[in-house]
Amino acid sequence: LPPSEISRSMKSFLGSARFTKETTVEAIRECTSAHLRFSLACFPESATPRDWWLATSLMTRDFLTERFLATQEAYQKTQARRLYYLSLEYFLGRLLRQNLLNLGLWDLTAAALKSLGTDLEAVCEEEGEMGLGNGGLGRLAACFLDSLATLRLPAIGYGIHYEFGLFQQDFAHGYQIERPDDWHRFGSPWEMVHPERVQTVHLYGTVEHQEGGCRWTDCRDVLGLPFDIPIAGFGGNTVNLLRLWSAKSTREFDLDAFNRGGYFEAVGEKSFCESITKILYPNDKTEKGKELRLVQQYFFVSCSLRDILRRFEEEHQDWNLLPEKVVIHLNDTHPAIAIVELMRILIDERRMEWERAWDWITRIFAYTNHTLLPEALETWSVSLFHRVLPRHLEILYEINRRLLERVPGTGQIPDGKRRAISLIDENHTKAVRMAHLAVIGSFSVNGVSALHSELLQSRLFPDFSALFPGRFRNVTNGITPRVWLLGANPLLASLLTETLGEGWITDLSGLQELRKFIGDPSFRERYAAIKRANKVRLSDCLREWCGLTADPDALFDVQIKRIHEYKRQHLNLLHILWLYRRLLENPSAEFPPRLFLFGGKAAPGYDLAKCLIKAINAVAVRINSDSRVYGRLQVAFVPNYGVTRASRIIPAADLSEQISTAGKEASGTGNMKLALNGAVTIGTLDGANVEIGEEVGPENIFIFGLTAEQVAERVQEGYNPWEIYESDAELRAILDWIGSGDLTPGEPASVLAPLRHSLLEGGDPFLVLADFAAYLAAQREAERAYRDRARWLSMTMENTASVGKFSSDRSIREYAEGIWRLSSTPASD
Ligand code: T68
Repeated sequence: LPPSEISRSMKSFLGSARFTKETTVEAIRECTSAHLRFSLACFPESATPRDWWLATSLMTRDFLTERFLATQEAYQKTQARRLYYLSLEYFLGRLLRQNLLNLGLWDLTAAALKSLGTDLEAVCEEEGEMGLGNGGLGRLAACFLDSLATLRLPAIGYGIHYEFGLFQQDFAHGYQIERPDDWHRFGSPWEMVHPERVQTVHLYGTVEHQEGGCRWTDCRDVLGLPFDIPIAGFGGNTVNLLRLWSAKSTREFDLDAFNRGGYFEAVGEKSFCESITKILYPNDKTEKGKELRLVQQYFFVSCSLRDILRRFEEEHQDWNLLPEKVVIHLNDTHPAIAIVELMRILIDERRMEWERAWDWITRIFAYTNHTLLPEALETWSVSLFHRVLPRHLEILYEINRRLLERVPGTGQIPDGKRRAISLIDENHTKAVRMAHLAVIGSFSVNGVSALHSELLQSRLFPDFSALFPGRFRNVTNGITPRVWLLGANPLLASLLTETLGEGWITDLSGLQELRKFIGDPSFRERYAAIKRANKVRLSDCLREWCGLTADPDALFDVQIKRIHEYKRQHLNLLHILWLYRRLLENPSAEFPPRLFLFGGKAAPGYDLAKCLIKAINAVAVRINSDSRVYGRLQVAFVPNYGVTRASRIIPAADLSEQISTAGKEASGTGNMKLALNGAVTIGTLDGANVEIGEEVGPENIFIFGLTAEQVAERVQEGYNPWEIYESDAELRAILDWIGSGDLTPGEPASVLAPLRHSLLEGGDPFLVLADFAAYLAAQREAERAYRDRARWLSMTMENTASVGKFSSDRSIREYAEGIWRLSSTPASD
């Protein structure tokens, strides 16, 4: 270009990024072309698909930045009370499509790229996924960020900028293979790094007690470097901030050591520091790598708290306003060390009195619990805690002393109650109980579904619930309709908008209006055609993902979630084998053709979960290659299940498997996504299934199995799976088949034996066999319903129409009004 053209192009590049209602195709084209040229040094003719993705993302980021500045200005002007959401995980997935949809720029951008000879859909496919989460907890945090921004609430998310996200999953001979998720290797167009906001974190060291207080000295220092990701609310008015911390060394390089020839020593400190944010722990429930995980938690909490206090002090003169202006939410116990860290800052650094400081703490923090499973409740051995955070342990002991003083009738020897509520577990090796810390340090403690919240009080924290009445509450989880309907199911989204207007996108309860159309033949036809088109689209994906040629007319039966015994993928598998045997025995048996789909990762150290994956894959190979059941039965395990693949699978699902042992799944959110997209649930009365059942009505869901109470009773009575094994010949045959080695030809017979073993000798801890008969009956009922096409169609439409409650906007409104006391603070246009 001649220089005059370049300067014109540059000017319009800078000017066009302004996000206004009048933004044009022309402006987007200019801005994207300018990024291709000036940010990527690339000619349009030679741009690769990745170049186009980067240029389009950078263009989008310009618009986000504009709205981000307007948003921050509004928050500062009004001195708004802020929410700081602390979460060790944010499972964001891909961002380009979602950002364009939320900004309202999708159509304009598609037109702009088209005029440049490129297809926006194809460009979006270039993006890798931000997999900085394990499962439901991390995805919930991502949905909440979307709702916070959509509701124009003043909030910042804090977390860790992991170099490696959740591992990439492959299968080799049916076994799970884990590969590192190097998502950040070539950087990300969404983030901005802010070296001027770096924080220093202290670790290890010793505590010196002196006259005027105490000093934490001889520490190892680590720097926290923030990466900021803009989070757009729907409509583009508000763009909030997600700030992720990356650990850096205070000394990049030891030149003396290098000159002495100590090349590894020269970068030793750097390696130690950078290992802190190297990797997301791929453990959904239990944990290893203890020390590094504790360091991770403290590192991000310490950086975040300092950042929070800096923001507060920049905006307010009066320090006493802190508890009025700041609320900090703990997403599970992973950031609960923040309670002690803020206490330390208040008493050691700000020299506040203990009582006053503690009063502030219990006005600032709120906590969400996500699990009742005892093995998933975080504890740290006291010796580890002492080594990493010596001053924090002292403060923790003092918090505990004061807590135990409150328990009536305390003597010298801790009685049962004191033992039960203590912050220190003294039953085994002494350990700090993080859930207890979170409960006593927070003004609000909530579970994530009605059932879970009730069990939280009655089973997990009965003593705290008596000690702090009014502190406990429920906020049922939700999902963002912008991602899980507008983004994932564009065909259904357009039908809904055409029928009801756009209101549902920000008020999902508006979907109830759909009921009026359930009897309308032309609407029914269109709804059915969309499901069918989504099944065809998924079938194309399945060919690519697992080489399977699926029949789009089969019943798509879907179980997609982390692999865990309590989620009972094995119950599903037993039913598949039952069906297979039936078909072989009686080839004319009347079953609709079925495709069973699985997706989900197993924690690398969770052997039984990995064995389950192997078993499902082995059964898939056997069934899919058996010509006798050809066209009637298929099984597929989609590798590397995450947000991206979920958004292809969910819109195509017919039946949603939510079959956890009652009382074990805190809520579930996949159940909500599937129901919203018109899949009918087959499930237990567990987690949010209970509330989904209430909303859709018993005739539009297949509920089976023991209730949470009955599960507890059966266990209490001394549940014995062998009795079921002895009495049910069919089930016995299936279990013995699994144990026989027949399903894994050419491999040792013992490959799948652990599965059978856990269900029998192992005592069947999640009552798979106890629920098997009821599950079979529910499956037969589901098949009957599916074969009645009219009935099934009504059921699926009823599901879409009835689950408006499960929007994360509703959840966030409940948090904002009932817990955080936040008000909507729109930015000026
Ligand atoms: C999930 N928990 C619950 N944990 O299992 C699910 N754990 O029922 C619920 O719907 C969801 O949270 C949201 O509330 C998790 O996903 C984890 O991922 C996790 C991660 C690290 C350590 C322990």
